[in-house]
Amino acid sequence: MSFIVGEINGKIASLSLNNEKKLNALSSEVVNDAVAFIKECKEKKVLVLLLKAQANKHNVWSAGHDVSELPIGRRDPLGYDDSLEVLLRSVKEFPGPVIGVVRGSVWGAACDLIMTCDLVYADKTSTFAITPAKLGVPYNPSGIQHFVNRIGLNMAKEMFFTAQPVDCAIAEKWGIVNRIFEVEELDAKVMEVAQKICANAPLAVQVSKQQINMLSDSMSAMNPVTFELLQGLRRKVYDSHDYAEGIASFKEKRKPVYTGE
Ligand code: YXS
Repeated sequence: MSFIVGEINGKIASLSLNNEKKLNALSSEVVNDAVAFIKECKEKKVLVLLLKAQANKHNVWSAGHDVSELPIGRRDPLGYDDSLEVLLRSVKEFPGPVIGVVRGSVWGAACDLIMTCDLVYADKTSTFAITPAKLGVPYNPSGIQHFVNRIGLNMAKEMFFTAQPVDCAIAEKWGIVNRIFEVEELDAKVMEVAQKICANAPLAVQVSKQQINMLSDSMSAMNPVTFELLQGLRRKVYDSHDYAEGIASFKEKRKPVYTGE
């Protein structure tokens, strides 16, 4: 079984997450299949990649990181080689625009994935939540930067502090999504955008993506000592009782009891 559904039609391709049992959670199987398909798109000179998710009766676009794969025992849950991080880099480094096409709710790491897309279009049922505080996870600097760059400091803080879903109207106002469409219009409208991009000079489009990303990343150059301090702060959280409790309570389907230790 493939954990994605991929289709290539000339310069436009679409990749749909397909992990129904876990509400399209980004398990390592999903990520491996997605990364392999993205590589194939690159080799076949696809210009625009649509990132979608197979529909499910919960109307969840993706439930985020597969919680059963988060490490316990004093290991960084979102290190450089974590499957999610591999997928995010693959989207960011894809030469042409990656367009997130969202129906339903987007959770945790999947929200980071959406923030990493170049453009995002969503339907009126879409919501977006970043949930590390709910599970006791210390989020990583590159992920936080995706949110701050996209929506600004206050909005990123509200999302991280509350871990609550932001509805589509607010998501549009904050710039999480480019535009909201009616449920039945979404695919056709996204295809119009993709075709408009494909009518342009591919090299110019690809280089603009690279330039915009490089400029946006260079705003936050950080000295190595500050970076080590940031990692130390995160370690304090993933070594804590509350991190283990967050994951255990999710698996046991109960409310977490946090002690702040
Ligand atoms: O009980 P079964 O075996 O049917 O499985 C259930 C859920 O356990 C499973 N499932 C997941 N499995 C692994 N990882 C997940 N993230 C995940 N989410 C769900 O899917 C089956 C159906 O879920 P159920 O019964 O809860 O459905 P529902 O319709 O009542 O509720 C849908 C959700 C999305 C509201 C609910 O499943 C939920 O709250 N899921 C977790 C959302 C979330 O907090 N995701 C963040 C994951 S951690 C992450 O991304 C980062 C590390 S961080 O936290 O730092 O942002």
